[in-house]
Amino acid sequence: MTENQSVISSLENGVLKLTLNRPDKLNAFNEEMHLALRTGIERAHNEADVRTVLLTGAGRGFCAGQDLGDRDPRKSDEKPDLGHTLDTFYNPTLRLIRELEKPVVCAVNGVAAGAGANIAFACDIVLAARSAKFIQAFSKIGLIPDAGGSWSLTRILGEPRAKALALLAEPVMAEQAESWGLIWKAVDDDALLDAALAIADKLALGPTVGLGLTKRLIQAAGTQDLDTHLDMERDCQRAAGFTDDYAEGVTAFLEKRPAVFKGK
Ligand code: LHQ
Repeated sequence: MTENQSVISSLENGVLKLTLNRPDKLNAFNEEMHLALRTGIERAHNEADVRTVLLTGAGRGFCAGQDLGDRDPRKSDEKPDLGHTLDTFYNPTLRLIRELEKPVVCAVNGVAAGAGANIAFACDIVLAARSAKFIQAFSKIGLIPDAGGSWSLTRILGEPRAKALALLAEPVMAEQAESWGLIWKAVDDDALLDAALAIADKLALGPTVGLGLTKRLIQAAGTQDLDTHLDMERDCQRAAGFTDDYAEGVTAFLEKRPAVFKGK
C-alpha cells in the first residue's frame, strides 16, 4: 500500500484501489491530489497486473470538486485562467479514465459535488451509498459543468434533466440517480465498499482485453453511425478472438468448468 497525503493506493487481486484522501475537505481537489490520482490511473494503464480500478473517497464525502480554498479571489488581483486548470489537471485525468481499456468501478461514499460528481460519471460502473448525493455545484459559483459534466449529463439524462441539474444545482440523491440511469446502483451505506469490491474483484478475474474493447465500443456508440460501428465491432471482435482468454472461455464452456482468464 502506498500512502501519501492525498490518494491512498493499494493493489490486491488485480484491483487497484484509489482512495481520495483529503477527508477534512470532503476530498476536494488540490494540485497534489490531482497529480496523485493521475499517477494512479497511469499505473493502471501501464501495469498488466492491474486489471480493474476501484475509485472511492475517504471519510464522509466522495469528492467536493475543486478546492475553492486554493481559488480565493480576494488573494489575487488577476483573473484566473480556469481553462488552463482544466487543461493541466482535470481533462488529462478524465481522458485517462475514459481511454483506460480496463474497467473503472466507482464507489461514491458520500457527497459528490462539482467536478467530483462528474469524475464519478466518467467511470464505468458507479455504485453510490444511499445517503450520497450528486450536486452540479458550478452554477452557484458562476461556472459551467466541467470535468465532462455538460457532456455526460446530457448524454445520460437528455437536455431537460441535464439543464435543470446544471442550472439549479439541486442535489440528486443516490436512489434518484439510479432510477435516472446516472449510476448503476444505490446500495446501503455500510454495504457500499463490499458491493463495489465484489464487482471489482469479478471484473479483475475477467477477460481484460475483451472487457476493455467492450468499453471502447460502448463509448464510441454515441458518436458514430451504425455502419461505422459495425466495422468497429468487427475489428474489436477480431482482436478479442485472438486472445488467450477467448480460447480459454470456449474451452471452459466445452469442458463444463469455470473459465480461468489471465487478462491476455
Ligand atoms: C471544501 C470544499 C471545496 C474547499 C467542502 N473546497 N473546501 C474547475 C476549474 C477550476 C476552478 C474551479 O472549479 C472547477 C471544478 C469544480 O469542481 S467547481 C465546484 C467546486 N465545488 C463546490 O462548489 C462545492 C463546494 N462545497 C459544497 O457546496 C459543500 O461543501 C457540499 C455540498 C459539497 C457539502 O456540504 P456539507 O455536507 O454541508 O459540508 P461542508 O460544506 O460543511 O464541508 C465540510 C468541510 O469541507 C468544510 O470545511 P470546514 O473547515 O468548515 O469544516 C468545507 O469548507 C470543506 N469543503 N467543499 N470544494
